[in-house]
Amino acid sequence: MKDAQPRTIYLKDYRQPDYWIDRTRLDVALYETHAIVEATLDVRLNDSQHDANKHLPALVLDGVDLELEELCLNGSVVEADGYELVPQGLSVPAPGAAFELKTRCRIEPQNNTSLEGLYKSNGMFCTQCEAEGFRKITYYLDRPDVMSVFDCRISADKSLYPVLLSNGNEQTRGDEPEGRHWVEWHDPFPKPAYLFALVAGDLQHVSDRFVTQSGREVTLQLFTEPRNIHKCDHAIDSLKRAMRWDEEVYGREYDLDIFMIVAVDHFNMGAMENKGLNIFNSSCVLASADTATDSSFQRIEAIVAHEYFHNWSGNRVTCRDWFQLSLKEGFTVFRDAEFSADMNSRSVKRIEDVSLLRTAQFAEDAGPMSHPVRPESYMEISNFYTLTIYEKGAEVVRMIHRLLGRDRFRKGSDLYFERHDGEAATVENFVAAMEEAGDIDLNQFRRWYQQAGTPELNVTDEFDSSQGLYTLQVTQSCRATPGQSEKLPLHIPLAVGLINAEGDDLLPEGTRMLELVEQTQSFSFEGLSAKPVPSLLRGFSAPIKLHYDYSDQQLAFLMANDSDGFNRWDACQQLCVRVLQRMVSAYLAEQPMQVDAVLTEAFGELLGSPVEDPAALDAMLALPSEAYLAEISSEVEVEANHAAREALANHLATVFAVRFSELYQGCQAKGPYQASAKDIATRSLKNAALGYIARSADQGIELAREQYDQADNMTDRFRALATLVHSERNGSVELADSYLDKFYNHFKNDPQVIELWLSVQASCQREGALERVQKLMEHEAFDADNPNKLRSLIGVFCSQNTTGFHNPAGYAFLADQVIALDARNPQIASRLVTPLTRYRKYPALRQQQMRSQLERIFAQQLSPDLYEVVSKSLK
Ligand code: B3K
Ligand code: ZN
Repeated sequence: MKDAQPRTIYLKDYRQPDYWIDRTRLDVALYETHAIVEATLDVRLNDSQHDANKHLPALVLDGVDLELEELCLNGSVVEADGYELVPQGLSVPAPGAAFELKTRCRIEPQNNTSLEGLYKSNGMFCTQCEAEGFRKITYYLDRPDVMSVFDCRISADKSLYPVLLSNGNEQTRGDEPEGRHWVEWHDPFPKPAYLFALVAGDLQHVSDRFVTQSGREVTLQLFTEPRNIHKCDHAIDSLKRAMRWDEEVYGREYDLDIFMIVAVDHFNMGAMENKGLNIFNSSCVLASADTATDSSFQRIEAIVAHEYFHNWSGNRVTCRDWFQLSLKEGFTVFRDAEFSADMNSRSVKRIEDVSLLRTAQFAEDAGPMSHPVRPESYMEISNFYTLTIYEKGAEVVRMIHRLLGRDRFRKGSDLYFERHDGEAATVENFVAAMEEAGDIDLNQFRRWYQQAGTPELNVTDEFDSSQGLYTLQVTQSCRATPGQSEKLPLHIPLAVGLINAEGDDLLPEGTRMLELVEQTQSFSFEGLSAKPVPSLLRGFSAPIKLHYDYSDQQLAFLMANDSDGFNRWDACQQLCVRVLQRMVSAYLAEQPMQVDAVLTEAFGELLGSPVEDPAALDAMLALPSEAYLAEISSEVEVEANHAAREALANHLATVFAVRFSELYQGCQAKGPYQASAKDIATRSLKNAALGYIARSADQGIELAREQYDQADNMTDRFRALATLVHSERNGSVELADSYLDKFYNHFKNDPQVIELWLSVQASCQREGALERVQKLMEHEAFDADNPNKLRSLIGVFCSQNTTGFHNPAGYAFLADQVIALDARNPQIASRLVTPLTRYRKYPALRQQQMRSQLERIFAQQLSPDLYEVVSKSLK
């Protein structure tokens, strides 16, 4: 617990620090009951902040949960009355404009359950310092604009912790009495404290090498506990691909002699880009064909690349303050998305990213925590590692890329890196570099960073046949968000195509990029002989909601004919959404739910033609999720959404039963498992077909069982298990249970596989879901101190198991978990509570039930993390 009522920090209050720390020497001695951290800091007055006529200001350092044992200034011990321990910090009178401060602190990593600062995971020591974890290690100016050259000496018991790692390059090592040893590391690149890392453990590693474009050789090492050593190859291969790609696409080369990754089981996020020593959540780095699904292979490739790309976009150029977080995160997500698109299928990657954005980021933008890509204020920065900062931030960079084009964007990124290398920069610095190198006016565009909320476009059209003139009229708007009632028009790139009755593109360039800058603007197209069908927002050229009054037939037409792969999928989604919404209305009116013929026909056409692109077909067969249906509803009807979606899937399964069987057979693997884009798409399509087959025929259950027993990879095995678990057919419950047992017994020693096992059960919507989840919390496989386990079980249940969660018992369950967790791990508690904070989307009774659980949480003594989220939700 830091504070009962945390204070709000404002961007407008930013000022440079009073002092800089040019050099930081750490000596960390690790023991089983505590650690001793000695920090020697070379402190220097920041002249630009100081009025020479005034006294030197006190040096005020951040520090949390530290026991100060000794403090020295310029080599002399200072008694306790010579400094002041202030809340969450230490105030030291400055002995001069430049001086050396040395502190010795005692901390207890083994009792640190927040997984922030220095803590223990499965017997190894590791750190997580971003955003403000370093202050739990030692007293410091824990802010990203204070950049320092770090040396770190680590000492520990040699047999328990043979491996001792920190940032930069290893300098020297040696032994100490009592079976201890030490290693010294030096990182030549000045960095903020949030990029500091330390690891100590009994680890093995795999090693590889990479020769940079200028011919320097870099050693690559991935460290894990010995039992996982066979799961490193994919991450290493991904890393090498990412290093090459960043050289080719951005001209960025790696700068140290060694690049290390460590896999850790207890980790709050996916991974962390500490300079030269990335630390990863095990589930985001370790993979083998028999234990990881295709999605985890792809996730690993993306996250390894993301953290590596941070070496430039984040580390070499870092953030001036945490309001600039999207400077590194939005840009780096854009970079990793383009990398994944280049390595795999571009349109599938786009579809996945847009689905996430529309479902989860749009919901965030419409909820109580809505904030701009560059927020103006926060209480707890950990709450701002959001989809808005990351995914919407990446969309904003993507729009700049679209406006400038590839070459000018590259000029802009070159200028940005060159100008700000070694600095702590701002979003404004990034935009200014793009503007200058791209020779473009981005003034109005900057509003994307300042305005929260999802803009909406209303598009109408008319055709003047006498003149062959087609006109699109576009109006933009954006709803008020907390603290921002007025919204100004944005600069929006709107990519459109026009399609004739034969399905051909009519514009000579295929797709035209319209630039919308006014609130309402018209765009005309000449020389048309008939009214075309517009294909709007191709490739999802801006993170907005677009409304155009398509007929069902037009959507079916676009689904079959649009030359833009993304828009074909989107037309399919929109058509499904419409049909589902009509089914929901029927359900609520207690009428039979019917599937419109136009949708059945459209799927008939889709499934009737030979499969040219399995990935595209697979994406279209995935019906809009319940979460997406919830996001686009003004009032969420949980049971009706679920029933409608089930009915539509069952309908397609029945009508196209024969075709799904053919697809299933046609997609059987040839050759051993490979995580290539082509094989992944084929496997995914096969498993989608399996899911449909299992809905319409008992034979599908048999097929799933066979597939499970014969699988040579985790994707096929897990999808077969999921098919059994989610099946509502007679007798499938017992079968599912026996396969869940079989799966558990086989994989119980592998935490990553057990996460899958927990999540598939958490998402199972059969009767008694909450009781099953509660029972699983008692299971030996569950560990309430492990964020992955919490996410797989409680997180999945509350966010995906709509019918299981949305009742008074489900709400009370989540509140209980969040309250209990907040004392141990505030960051995870404040994330898990999210489903309750969306209460305004639900009908009155549910609203009141959810809200009363939030009030119950709010009545507790809360961490700043949870306090911020819950208080903003109750406003
Ligand atoms: N920068 C880290 C996130 C740290 C989160 C701290 N609460 C991972 C990433 O975005 O690469
Ligand atoms: Zn990142």
